[in-house]
Amino acid sequence: MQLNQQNLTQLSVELNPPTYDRSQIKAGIVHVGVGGFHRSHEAYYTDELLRTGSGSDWGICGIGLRDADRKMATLLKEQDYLYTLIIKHPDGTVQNRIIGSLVGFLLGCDDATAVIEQMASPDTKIVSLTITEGGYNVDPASGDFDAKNPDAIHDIQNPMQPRLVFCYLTAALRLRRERGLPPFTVQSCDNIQHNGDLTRKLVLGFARLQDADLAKWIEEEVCFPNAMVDRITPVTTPTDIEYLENQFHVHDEWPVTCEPFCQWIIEDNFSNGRPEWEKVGAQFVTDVTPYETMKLRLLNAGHSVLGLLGSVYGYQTIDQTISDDLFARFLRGFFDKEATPMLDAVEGIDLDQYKDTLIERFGNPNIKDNLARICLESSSKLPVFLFPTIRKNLEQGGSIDYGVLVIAAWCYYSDSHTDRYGKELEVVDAMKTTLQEAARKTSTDPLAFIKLRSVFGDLADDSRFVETYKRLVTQVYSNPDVSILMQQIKA
Ligand code: CS2
Repeated sequence: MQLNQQNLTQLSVELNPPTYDRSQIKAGIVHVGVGGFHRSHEAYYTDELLRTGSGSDWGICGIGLRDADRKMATLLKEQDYLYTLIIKHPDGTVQNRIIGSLVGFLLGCDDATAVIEQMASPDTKIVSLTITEGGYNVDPASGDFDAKNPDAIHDIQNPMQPRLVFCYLTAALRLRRERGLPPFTVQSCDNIQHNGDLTRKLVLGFARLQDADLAKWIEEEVCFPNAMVDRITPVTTPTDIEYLENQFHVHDEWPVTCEPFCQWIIEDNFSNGRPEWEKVGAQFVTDVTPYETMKLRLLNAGHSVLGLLGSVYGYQTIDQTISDDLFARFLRGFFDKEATPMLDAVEGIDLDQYKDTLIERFGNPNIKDNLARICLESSSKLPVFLFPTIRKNLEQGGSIDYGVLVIAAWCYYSDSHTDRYGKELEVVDAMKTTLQEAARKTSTDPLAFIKLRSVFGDLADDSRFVETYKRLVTQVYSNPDVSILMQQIKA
């Protein structure tokens, strides 16, 4: 049976369909980037809130900006925007939930005006984003909005036909101001340090190029709360679809699988009201900094440690990699010797316990989180997840070998596109060609990769970093069995 609104009442109760009347829900939230993570996280919290009987002003209208989102638009529409969240516990228990909080979807590349109008609607109070780390159009040299990006140039000339989300936001805020409507909150849900502050800087950067007066209004009126978001959400596979077909005879083209753990810590800073997500487990705080730093430098960096080293070693998934005792101990060494000493204490959190939980979460054998997902877009992930730890250790004379070995493995991965057995690995990265060209020079210039300033900044000016990298990358190239170096480093 096809998953859709009409069939909901006939579905197994084990699928936990929504208990609320979806026809009464207004879309108070417009969300850009309806990938797996949004659907396991913000849409899940919002569905939970709707199940408590409140929050009917806070349904979600999804937005895709690019043609690549067309499939998503079609699939979701066919299912009346319903989908199944399959929550997999380490002991094999599975909880299913049909999520009903998504109530519409628009495709910007087909009808930009409809998207801008949706954002400008009086019902809209929040525009939230999961556009991935690479979606933030930052000029690596200045850290500001990159006005030289061809899409940015296009948007400056065509403000009502945007390509970048920053132009959509600006166009919609302009309409709201002209119409005397209060602004919406812009809420980033991406894994970026101070995601709200960065989004603010980029929106203002774009708006200033268009209209200084509007930019001033945005600066004064629009809130951009920072937040820490967390739930491991692997890419949906055909097996997830088959599971629903076989167990429940329901046809859902795009379910989402995730772990049971879920966390959302948000700065309570909203322009125009917000859902009571605290009723369903989110935490509102005045300063999210310590939580986001902890999560980025332990969980996300930990993923990259396992992802890059595990890929070169020949593993496929995170749980498989961490079930190898050497990898588990190496990760713990990275946490204890390099990452944690550079973190401030986090109120209410025991860091040792947090690290134990991470190792357990990574080991969940039912979450087959592919290393390929972790390694994609490393050029925008590692500068956020890993480099701050290395920089701080350089400043304070701490250990850097664990982190630098990950960079050496990344260079090898980018160069050969293979694991140590020669099996192909796909590099998916906006900077793929640049990374590959630099990595390929390693045999003649061992430092070529880290000389990429747009990725590494001034790290290559630090002699200890350079020496360590040179030693490790040379060793990885002479024998890509990274386990030998991992053994030496953790000894
Ligand atoms: C991962 C994250 O993209 C990555 O490399 O580390 O997607 C991670 O799974 C999430 O941040 C978990 O909350």
